[in-house]
Amino acid sequence: MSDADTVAAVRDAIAAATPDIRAGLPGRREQAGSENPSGERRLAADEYADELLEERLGAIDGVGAYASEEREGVVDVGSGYSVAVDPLDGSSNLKPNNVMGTIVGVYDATLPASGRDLVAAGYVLYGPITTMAFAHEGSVTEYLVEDGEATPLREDVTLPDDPTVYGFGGRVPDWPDDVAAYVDEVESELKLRYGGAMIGDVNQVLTYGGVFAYPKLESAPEGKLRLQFECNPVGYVIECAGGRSSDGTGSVLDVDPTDLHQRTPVYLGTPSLIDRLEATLD
Ligand code: AHM
Ligand code: MG
Repeated sequence: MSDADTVAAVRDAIAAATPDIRAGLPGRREQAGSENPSGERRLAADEYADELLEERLGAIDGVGAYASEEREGVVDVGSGYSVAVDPLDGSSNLKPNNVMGTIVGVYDATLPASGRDLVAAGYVLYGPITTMAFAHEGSVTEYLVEDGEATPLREDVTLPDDPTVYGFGGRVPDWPDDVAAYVDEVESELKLRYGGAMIGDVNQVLTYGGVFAYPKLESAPEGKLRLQFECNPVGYVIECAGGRSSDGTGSVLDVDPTDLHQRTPVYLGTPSLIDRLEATLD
């Protein structure tokens, strides 16, 4: 299989998995009684989606490794690209029935890898309808996913010029002063939209323009979100759509990969807003 065919097969396998993931959710809203490698309590749904995606993505010719936020190590599944997955992003939204996502990064390197080694990345948004944003070769396509089939809705998606929304994670008293100062500055221009699932919040930024962040916190200088499974893939999508990603100093894609489950502060969105943020942060 060519490299492009492998990337297309990953995209299609993720789309094909979505009806099965959705179908498995209603009976799996309770906690699984275990923790993920980041020390967070897992839902039965997190385990279910992880196992399903390992099986589907691991079976693709040209995929050599599978890793996910929900398991400690990298699974060797053959030779070729490494796929890194957040099987159910925002799964704490399952109990109140709010949006969630599935994130995938396709790296041409062993994990943990640099965001510069991504050859493609994308995410599914389980909202009122199922959509997928998938970035490859510098451009982003938004798909409608029905019955596991992805149909393009918009090609060459870019962030709009006139941004309108922002959403920052973490408790406000836990924000360092420079983060709080930045939010003070932008909240007079933008509307607060924060839903507690990165994918839902980022897709609003992709649609309306603005800024999403899970910032550094006083109690957690590295923030909450994971580089390999969340920040790199979503940063790649936003950058391919003409936006900017940052860890506070520069592109998240340039953050040194040191650990499979490492966290990094992440700021994503309209370039002028990220430029201002970097100028405001100490
Ligand atoms: P998860 O992948 O384990 O669900 O956690 C990641 C989620 C992100 O989707 C979201 O941005 C963040 O955690 C929300 O955290 P908080 O509840 O602290 O606002
Ligand atoms: Mg997540």
